[in-house]
Amino acid sequence: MYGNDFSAPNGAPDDASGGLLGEVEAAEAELRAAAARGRCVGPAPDEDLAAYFTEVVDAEQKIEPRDWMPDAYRRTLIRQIAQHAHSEIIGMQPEGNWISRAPSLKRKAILLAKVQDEAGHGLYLYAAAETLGISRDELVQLLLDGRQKYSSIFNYPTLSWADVGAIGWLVDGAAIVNQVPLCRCSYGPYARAMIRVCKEESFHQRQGYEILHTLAHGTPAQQAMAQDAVDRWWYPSLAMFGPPDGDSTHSAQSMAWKIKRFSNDDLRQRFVDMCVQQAGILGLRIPDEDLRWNDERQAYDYTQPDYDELMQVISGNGPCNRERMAHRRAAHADGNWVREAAAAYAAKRAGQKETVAA
Ligand code: BYC
Repeated sequence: MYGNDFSAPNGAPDDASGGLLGEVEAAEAELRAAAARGRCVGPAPDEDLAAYFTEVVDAEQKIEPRDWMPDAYRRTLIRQIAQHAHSEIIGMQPEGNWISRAPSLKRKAILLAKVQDEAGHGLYLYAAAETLGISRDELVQLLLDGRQKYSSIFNYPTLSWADVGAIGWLVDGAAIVNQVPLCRCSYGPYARAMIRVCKEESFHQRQGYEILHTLAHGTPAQQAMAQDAVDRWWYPSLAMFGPPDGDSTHSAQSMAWKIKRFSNDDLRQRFVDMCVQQAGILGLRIPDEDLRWNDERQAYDYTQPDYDELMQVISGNGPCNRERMAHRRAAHADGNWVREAAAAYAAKRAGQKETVAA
C-alpha cells in the first residue's frame, strides 16, 4: 500500500527512491562512506578539543561515544534520545488498547507486530542513550519520576478502531518526517539507530494508511469513523513537531550541532504538504477550512495547532497523561521480579565462571 514515499496514486507499486525512504537509504550510504573514509586525523596532543569537535561536525563526520564532546551537547542528546525512547514505550499503550479488539486475526497479528516494534525502537534508543554515560535504569527512573518527558501525542485516547489507522497514517507519518533527518544526526549511535527505526516506521505508516483506505472505501458508517479519527488526530499530530520556531528553546543550538537538521516549523510544513496529497487519495478531509495551496511559497497554508494545548499536555494535563503514567508505573512494578531474577541469574553465571577460571 502507499506510504510516505508513494508516488503512484493508481495502485502501482510503491517507488521509494524519490521519497523519504530514499532519504534514509542516502543517509545510510553516507554513513558507510564516512566510515570508509576514516575519521578526521584526530586532535593533535595540544589541539583544542572544542575546535576539533567543531571540525568533525562541520566535516559531516560522526561524533562517537569515545570522543570528547561539550557537556551541553551530551546533555542535549541524553534529553532528546531519552524523550524519544520513552515516547516509543509509552506509545505502545494507545495502540495496545486495540490488540484484543482488532476486527480480524490478520489485523490483530499486524498490530501486535507493530506494537512489538515500538518496544524494539525504545530499546535501540535506550541503548544509544547509554553510550552517553547514563544507564537505562536511570533513564527509566527519570521518566517514572516525571523528570523526563515523552511525546505529547500519546496523551490522547484511542476511541475507535479507525484511531489505529489514524495513528499509523498521521502519527507515524509525522514521526517519519521528523526522524528521517535524524538519520544524519552528528552523533553516530543515534543516527544509526534512526536508520533502522525509520525503515520500520515506514511499514507502520503504511499499515495505518491501509486501514484508513479500507474504512474510507467501506460502508458510510466506516467512512464516518475514519473521518472522525482524522478530525481528532490531525492537530495533535501537527503539534508533535514541537512549539513554533520562535518559541523553540533548543532548535538553534541543536541545529548548529547538527543534531536537528530542520526547524520544527519546516518539518511541520513538510508533513502538511505530504498529507494533503495522501488525504486526497484516501478520500478523507483534512479538518482545516483554511488549508490552501500558496503558489508563492510553493507550499500549503494551514491552520496552526493550538500551542497552548500542547504546553498543557506537555506539562501533564492532557486527556490521558495520568492514565499513561499510572499504567507505566504499574507495568514497571509488575516487572520487578523479572529484573531481580535476571540479575540473580547473571550473578550465578558470573560466580560459575570465576570457579571455572580458578
Ligand atoms: N511532546 O526547544 P524545543 C513516535 C518539549 S515517537 C513533548 O523545540 P527540541 C512513535 C521539548 O522537549 C515520537 N514535549 O525542543 C512511537 C522541550 O522541553 P525540555 C517522539 C515536547 O528538543 C510509538 C520544549 O518542549 N519523537 O513517533 O529542540 C508509536 C521546547 O521544545 C514536544 C521524538 O522524540 C512534544 N511534541 O525539539 C508511534 C523525536 N515538542 O526538554 C509513533 C526526537 C517539544 O526543554 N525528538 N517538546 O523540557 C525531536 O525531534 C525533538 O526533541 C522535538 C522537539 C522536535 C520533539
